[in-house]
Amino acid sequence: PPPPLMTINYNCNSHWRKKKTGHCLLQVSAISYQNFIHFALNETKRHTLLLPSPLQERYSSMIALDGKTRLEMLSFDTSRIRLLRSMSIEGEAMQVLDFAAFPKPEFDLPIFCGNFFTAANTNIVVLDLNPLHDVTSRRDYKEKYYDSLVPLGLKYTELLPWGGKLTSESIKFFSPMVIWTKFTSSKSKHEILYSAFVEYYKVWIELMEQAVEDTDPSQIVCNLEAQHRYLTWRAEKDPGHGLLKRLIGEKLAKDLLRNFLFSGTDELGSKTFLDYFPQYRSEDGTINEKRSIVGKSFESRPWDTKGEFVGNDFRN
Ligand code: BLA
Repeated sequence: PPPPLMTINYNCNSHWRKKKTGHCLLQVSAISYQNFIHFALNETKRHTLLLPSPLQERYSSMIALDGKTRLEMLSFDTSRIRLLRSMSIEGEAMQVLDFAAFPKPEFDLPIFCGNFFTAANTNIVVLDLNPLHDVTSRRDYKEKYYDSLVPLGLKYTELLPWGGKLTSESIKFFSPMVIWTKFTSSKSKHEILYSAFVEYYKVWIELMEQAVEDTDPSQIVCNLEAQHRYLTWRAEKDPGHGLLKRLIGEKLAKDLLRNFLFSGTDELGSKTFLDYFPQYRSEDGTINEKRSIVGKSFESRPWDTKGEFVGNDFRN
C-alpha cells in the first residue's frame, strides 16, 4: 500500500522559499488517515455487506469553529456489526482518526478501537481489540480471543513502544495486545502504524466472520451490558473531549460523542455513568470532572510476553 502521507500547501509569509511576489509555498508532509479508512471499509466489504447506518444522515461532515478544520463522519452497519463508524479530523496542523467497530450484542467479540491523534510532530496512539469482558477475571475470554493474538501484539509493541503513564482506569478497557504509544512523526513510524492498523483490522474482521452467535439470553444481556458500560465510559471520559469541545463547541461536541461516536449510550441500557463508575461521584452527586480518580499509572507495559497482567500495583 502507498505510504499514508499527503502534502499540504500552506500560503504563508515565511522567509522560507519566498518568491518575488511575496508569497511562498511551504510544503509540509503530513499524515492523512484517509487511506486507513479506505482500507478498513474495503476490507469489511470483502467479507460482509456494508449498509449505511441511519446515523449517516445526521452526521456526515462539519467545519470547525476556526472555519478550516474539517471533521468527516462515516457510519455503517452489517449483519454482525451494530455500528462501524469513523471520525477523521483534518486541520492545518492536526490530523485525527477515531475508528471503531461495535459488534451486535449476540456476539462477545472485542470492540475494534483505532484512535490516532497527530499534531505538529507528536502522535498519540491507541490501537486495540478492546476486550468486551475482563481479561484477568475471565480466563476463558482471554483464551478465546487473545492467546493466539499475543504474538501479533508483541511484534508491534516492539516497534511502537509503550507510551508511558496513562489514566489508570483506562487499562481495564485495553487488551494484552494493545498498542499504546507516542512518537514523533516520521515516515517510517507512520508506515508501521499503517501496517499495524491493517493487521489488527484484518484479524478483527476474521474474528467477526468466524464468531458464533450467542443464543443464551443471559449471555446476550451480559454482552449488552458490557458494551453499554464501555460506551458510557468513553462518552464521558475519552481524552479527546477537550479538543473536540474547542473545535466545535461544547454542545455539538457532547451531541457528537453521545449520539455518534458512542451511539448506544442512551439506547443499550439504562444504567448511568455513576452506576458503573461510582468512584467518580462528587460530594454534590454530580460526576467528578477529573478524568482519573486513581491517577496515572503504568510507566511500562503491564502485560508479560504471554499476555498475563503484571501491573497489579496501581501506585507504580
Ligand atoms: C491522550 N488518548 C490520550 C491518552 C489515552 C488516549 C490513553 C493519554 C492520556 C490518558 O492517560 O488518558 C486514548 N484512552 C484512549 C482510548 C481509550 C482510553 C482510545 O481509555 C479507550 C478505551 N484522541 C483521540 C481523539 C482525539 C484525541 C478522537 O482518539 C481528539 C478529538 C486527542 N488524546 C487526545 C489528546 C490527548 C490524548 C489531545 C493528550 C491530552 C491529554 O492527555 O489530555
